[in-house]
Amino acid sequence: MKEPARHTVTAALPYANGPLHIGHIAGAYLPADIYVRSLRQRGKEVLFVCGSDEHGAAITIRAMKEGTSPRAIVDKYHALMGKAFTDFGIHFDIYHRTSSELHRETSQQFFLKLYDNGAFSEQEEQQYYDEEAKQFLADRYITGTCPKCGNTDAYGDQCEKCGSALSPKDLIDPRSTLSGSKPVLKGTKHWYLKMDEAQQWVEQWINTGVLDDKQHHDPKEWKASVIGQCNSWLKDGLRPRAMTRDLDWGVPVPLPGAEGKVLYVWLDAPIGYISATKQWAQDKGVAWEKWWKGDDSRLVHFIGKDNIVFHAIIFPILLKLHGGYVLPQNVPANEFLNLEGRKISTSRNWAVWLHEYLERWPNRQDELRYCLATIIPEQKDSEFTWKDFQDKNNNELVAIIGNFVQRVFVLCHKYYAGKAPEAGEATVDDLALWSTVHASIEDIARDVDQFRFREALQAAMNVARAGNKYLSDNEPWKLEKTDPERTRTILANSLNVTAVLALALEPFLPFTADRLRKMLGLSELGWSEVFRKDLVGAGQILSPAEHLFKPIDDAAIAAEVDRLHAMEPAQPAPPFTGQPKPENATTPKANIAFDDFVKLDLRVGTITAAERVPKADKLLKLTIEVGEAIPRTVVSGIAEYYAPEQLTGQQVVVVANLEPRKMRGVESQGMVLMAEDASGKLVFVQPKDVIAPGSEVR
Ligand code: B3M
Ligand code: ZN
Repeated sequence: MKEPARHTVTAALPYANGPLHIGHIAGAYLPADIYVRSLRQRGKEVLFVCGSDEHGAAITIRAMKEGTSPRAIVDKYHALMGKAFTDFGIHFDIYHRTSSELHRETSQQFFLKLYDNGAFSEQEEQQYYDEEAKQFLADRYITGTCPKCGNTDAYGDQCEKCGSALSPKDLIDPRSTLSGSKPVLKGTKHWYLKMDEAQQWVEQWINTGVLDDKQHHDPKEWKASVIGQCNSWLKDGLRPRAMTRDLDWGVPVPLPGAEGKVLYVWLDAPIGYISATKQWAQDKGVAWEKWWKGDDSRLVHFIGKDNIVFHAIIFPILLKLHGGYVLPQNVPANEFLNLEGRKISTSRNWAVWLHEYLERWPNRQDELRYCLATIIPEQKDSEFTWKDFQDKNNNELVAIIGNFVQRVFVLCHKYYAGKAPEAGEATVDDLALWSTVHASIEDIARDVDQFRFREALQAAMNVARAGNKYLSDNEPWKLEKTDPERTRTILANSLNVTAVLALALEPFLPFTADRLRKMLGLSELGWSEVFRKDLVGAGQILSPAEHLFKPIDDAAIAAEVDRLHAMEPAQPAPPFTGQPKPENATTPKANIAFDDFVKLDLRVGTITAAERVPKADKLLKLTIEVGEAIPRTVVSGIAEYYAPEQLTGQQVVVVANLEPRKMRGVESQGMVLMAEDASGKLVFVQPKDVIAPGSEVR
């Protein structure tokens, strides 16, 4: 493997069917942006492409719901997302779109080349057809009764009640969502990618990095979660997969006899990276090929974990069968970001929308970039809370960066009329400061190259921490009267650390870095200068001292939390899933009247049976004897803490008069009381001695 001459960096093309939320940003776009900014700082040649994914049923269904056309939907969200990215400081070289003419042409050519290379097999299959709407129905266009749980509104690909993966033919009483009529089965022809034939080389390439007898990448550089997910697919055996669909929105299949068919959205979307590159090159008047075809190009895809197989298996197969393209050198996929203890959900409006944040917190992009960068779900799912946002702003941005810069500027204005002082001879303390700063700088680059952005940010913060400590240890404000010479040196060093800090922070906090650089009167800095101790030369005129960050008060945070809850459509309380909570989650609750307390019907129950709820990792279905003729069924989110076998015979406390509620298709008739610690660990609340089931708890 040689040192790459250039980096082609892609970020997943978001569907143009809704605005961006913080989960998208933390999962793909922010890490990609940090990566690209850091590479560019270090003088590497980088192309950073993204765009809107404008095809597929995700779009047509949204259009149907809003009573408008797919075109209107994609135009609206393409503009909204493009603007939000720019405003947030995520600058792609191009933010393209898959409904463009160039993209149609590019993906059709790509498809035809695959076709000529024998990549497809043609298969005729029976699929549901709506005779009134006169079209074949995509899986999501068919609803019916779930054979597993009886939910009458299950989709053709999945039942949202019980979580079962379905195929349209599994549904009882299928209905077309287009006309409401009963669809009929009808033969239709599709082109299937012969993925089965790629099984062997994909397995080798993923696990050893060897491709065509060359060491393509080092699998140790890939995340274990990515390799793991690929292997679990490979273990099941790759099977041919249809690359065409019967739909009237998308890229038409460029073959005779394929009228009314379009390319599968997951075929055309990744080709969108290529068409974006072509558009960028056309606009610049340069050639595009080397970015995708030069074997000295390093292709890196930033995505969320739900897109792994498409980028690490299917797209590589497509690229290889087409021929001439490089394969991704890494696919650093992230896990998911949760919000205030729950999964982010677009349909339930449980999200922090980026464009709304930008309106409500004007010029506070870096505050959110910072908080999100500290919780990028690199290894496991992570969580955003407004309280954490506040804490990180107040205790880290204000207290560490802001405070350091402020102190240095105030002192330089006080003692030297706003002109940078000159450093005298260095002491042991000064050398120690610089060696800490330089070690942190090296850490940043190394961590970024290994896709460890959270650690890289900590390393950048260590520059500010070292500066703060140096100031506190040396107390120049006490020395000025007695030792002005030493004071000058201390402040000259400190000022120069703020300049290095501007460089160190730039990939993470570009707005702040820019402001700081301007306060110091410096022009653009390159990484080659990062080890200099004299970036701010003696006599340099400094801007007045200003606060880079403002503290955020409790009221502003409470308003955000209230808003989040208020935006949510009315619905039953979320299922009790035993989700880990942020450390300081035990917020005191308002007093209640005794009369309110006695409304609770709390009883001791004995568990008589327990089983897992299919497809729900956290849930157990418990049968609990509570002194009534028929035992209660209670669904409880404890599967991660108790195995069903452990439970029979255990006594627990049940809230017996909780409104019954369906969870995953099972009616839960009460709730089991649990104690939960800060890490989310759950244990039963139990009577100390065995007592008759049904005994009241008061
Ligand atoms: N639009 C899925 C998603 O937004 C899809 C990514 C395409 S990347 C080529 O999660
Ligand atoms: Zn179901």
